[in-house]
Amino acid sequence: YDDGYQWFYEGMHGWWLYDERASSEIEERFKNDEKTFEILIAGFLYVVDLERNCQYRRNDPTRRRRIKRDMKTIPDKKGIAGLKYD
Ligand code: V3L
Repeated sequence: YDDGYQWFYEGMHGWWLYDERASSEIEERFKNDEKTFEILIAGFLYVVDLERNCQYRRNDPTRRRRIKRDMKTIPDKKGIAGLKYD
């Protein structure tokens, strides 16, 4: 299933795609109108807040990143989950 939209989290000077598992989990909860929930990212529990459009580690809410749902064709896309495009 692909409607051209993807989930992104903020990096330096651009946006990273979430990995496929996290991305489909967020999309599913987004479609279920869930506002805040937890997902596991690289062994850490993160809170995803779709009202404030941000994510943060559950045990460190001070380091907060913006997130967004946007077209997969955005120009300032860095890579997937920390893996850079060349
Ligand atoms: N998916 C994968 N890794 C993540 C995610 C996520 N949703 N959220 C945080 N991390 P924090 P530049 C990012 C990683 O927010 O050069 C990028 O993926 C995060 O990785 O304090 O600044 C890059 O790998 C960071 O390493 O919880 O654009 C890296 O930053 C670590 O978790 C550098 O990207 C702590 O993030």
